[in-house]
Amino acid sequence: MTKKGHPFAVLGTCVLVVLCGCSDDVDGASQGVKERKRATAEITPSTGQSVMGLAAFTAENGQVELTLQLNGLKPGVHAVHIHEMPDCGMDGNNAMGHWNPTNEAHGKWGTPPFHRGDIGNVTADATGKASLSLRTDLWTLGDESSSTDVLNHAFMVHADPDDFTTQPTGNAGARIGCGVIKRNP
Ligand SMILES: [Cu+2]
Ligand SMILES: [Zn+2]
Repeated sequence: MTKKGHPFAVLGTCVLVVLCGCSDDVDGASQGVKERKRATAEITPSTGQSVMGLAAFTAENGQVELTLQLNGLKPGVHAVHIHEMPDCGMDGNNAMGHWNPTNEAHGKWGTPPFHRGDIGNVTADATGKASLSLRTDLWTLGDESSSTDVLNHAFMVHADPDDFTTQPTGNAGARIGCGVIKRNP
């Protein structure tokens, strides 16, 4: 974006024309950029907890990529899931059970059967930080497909590890942090 060489730039009375020219340039530049859909869940702590973080989802080329960054965790292994309801009230309990649009048993991601919300475990280091990335074609973002769309569910962080076998929760313990997955503007 540049005004350099614009024929009207030297005319003080043509400031509006120059501004319009600039915005046209911006529009033109953005036409070649492919639209990426994004969503985020801002993780906030339950009562008496300290976990904070961000779960960022990006949809591209028929896949959804999740990038999760957490801090304020107790060092060790913690389950992370997507839960059904977009409501983190009552210390996460309003989010109800794991998001399970395919009506399967609880399990380990990638090894059927498993809930579409069964992301798995993260390990917090000595400073309380944990991260995870996951790319999958089992999720969509913002297409309102009830069986795959991650939007408008709750991202949940638990006190304990997921054992991948206990039904229907993985015995992951207390709900220590939660955020609703919302479409980015
Ligand atoms: Cu959970
Ligand atoms: Zn589950």
